Amino acid sequence: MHKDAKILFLGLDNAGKTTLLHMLKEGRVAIHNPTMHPNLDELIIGKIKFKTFDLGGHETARRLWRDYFASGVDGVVFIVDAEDKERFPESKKELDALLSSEELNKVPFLILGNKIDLHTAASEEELRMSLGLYETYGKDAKADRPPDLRPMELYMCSVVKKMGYGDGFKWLAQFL
Ligand code: G3D
Repeated sequence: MHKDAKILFLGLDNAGKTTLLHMLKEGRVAIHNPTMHPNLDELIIGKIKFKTFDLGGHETARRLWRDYFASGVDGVVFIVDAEDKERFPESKKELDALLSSEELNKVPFLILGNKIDLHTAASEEELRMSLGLYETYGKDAKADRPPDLRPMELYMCSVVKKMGYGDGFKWLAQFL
């Protein structure tokens, strides 16, 4: 990533957004202490600004981030708890709303299926089906694509085990 970039971390509560942000910052999982360490929801590394928002509930996602990133968003990292299968429909609803949002029209989407360290987590195939991700961009950087195809790809990961998300970020970085 070489330019100024604004990256949104979106997903339902409990997906692992804050943990991922901590991991990017510290390279380890933080021990949460509500009074000593207020929940980190923004991080700046070099010229890249990361900001997390919980989706779901009453407020529309659009209202949440629009004021924050008034000049636009360069990438979305959408995180799903791959272990919480009951909430896949809720995640899909939020993801679909984001993908059809005018403001995020051409914005690349990295979708992370998190918590694969848990043996009950969904497989990549299962998560693809549940989220309706049948045709994605592809992980191979060299493959030919139509120029107007929105970059969107799913990577499975475990933030706490430091697995998988690095490849996802590398994929995303080629579009920043
Ligand atoms: P959020 O910011 O999206 O709301 P958090 O989510 O980052 O607060 O994470 C929610 C819970 O999921 C946390 O557990 C966190 O430790 C856990 N979690 C995050 N990533 C992983 C992962 O890769 N594997 C597993 N097994 N758990 C993960 P607590 O218990 O602290 O609420």
